[in-house]
Amino acid sequence: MQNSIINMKKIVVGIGVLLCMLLWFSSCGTRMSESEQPVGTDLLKEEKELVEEGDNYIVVGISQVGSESDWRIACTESLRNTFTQENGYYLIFEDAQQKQENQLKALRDFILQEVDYIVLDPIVETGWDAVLQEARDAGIPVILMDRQVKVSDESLYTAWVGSDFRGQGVLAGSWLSDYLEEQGRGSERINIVTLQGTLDSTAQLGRTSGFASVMEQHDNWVMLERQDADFTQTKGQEVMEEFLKTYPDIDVVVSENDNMTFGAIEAIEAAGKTCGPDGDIIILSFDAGRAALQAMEEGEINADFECNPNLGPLVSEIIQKLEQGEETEKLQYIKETYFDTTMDLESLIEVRTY
Ligand code: GYE
Repeated sequence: MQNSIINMKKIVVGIGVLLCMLLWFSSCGTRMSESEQPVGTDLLKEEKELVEEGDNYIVVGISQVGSESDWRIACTESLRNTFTQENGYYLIFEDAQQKQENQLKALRDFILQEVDYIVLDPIVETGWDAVLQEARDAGIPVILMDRQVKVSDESLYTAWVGSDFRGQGVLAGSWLSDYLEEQGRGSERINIVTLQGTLDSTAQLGRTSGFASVMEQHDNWVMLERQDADFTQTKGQEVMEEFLKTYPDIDVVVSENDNMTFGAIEAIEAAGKTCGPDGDIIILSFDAGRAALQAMEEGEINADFECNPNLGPLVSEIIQKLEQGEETEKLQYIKETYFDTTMDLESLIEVRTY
């Protein structure tokens, strides 16, 4: 279990006192060599500065979803690079391993530790009212990032920053519509399967409903099946294997993140089929991380709809505004784009940071 900032300060003071005593004892006994002396003095100075600075840290408790995907790992890296002591933060980071119960526990621990801010990436949208009320009662602002919550009272959280997931789904549908038209398949029967992300997560809900809204305009598109594959490569592969056994004539796979896509590609190839622009099955993916753009360059993915994981600086911006007593926007959407094989993927991959 993480220590509270108060405990941390006690530890730091303790180390300082111990160092003082050590220095005092050693000055009584054996003499220090010349090279050792400045090190001890510097260390003491550093510890002293840390104790003084301790008062100024903004203590942030972050409850992260897990480490289920490349996107998630990039997101965690962005948070860890932002919430550093150099930037004036003391970070308490909790990985929930894709379980809401772990997040509820983490939030209650943050409240007990009297953190200054709680940052939550909610695994699913429902089930948050009680714990958010507890944070409010403790006077701790909650900032949501990436996914959202469905609560009876929107004022239970201060702000949210993330992606327009429904917009991504709509974009994927429109891209497919244009592509099929170009291929002369505009009125052909199109068999689709979907690998869904964690059910009830905002990323899943938005991408599924966005794509479904475009489907409504195409009577010839048939959704054979949608199944939860929890945003992971292993489950993506398992579910795709089942789909391939059940449906011999799949035209399109909509995969709600890159890692499930990687699993699906393995399953398709193992079944002796091909995918991508020159293959049997059209693949649409979400996230558009570097590895996916590389797979696209290799001709395995048709189009990928971007989701930006660099949320650390945006969350920090919100906290800084709150620290200054400034107003913050309630909902803040990140601008995103898409990629397909008509683009100069090589140059794009070179500059891709995640
Ligand atoms: O697309 C997926 C991850 O919530 C946007 O979660 C995030 C999604 C992302 O596991 O790769």
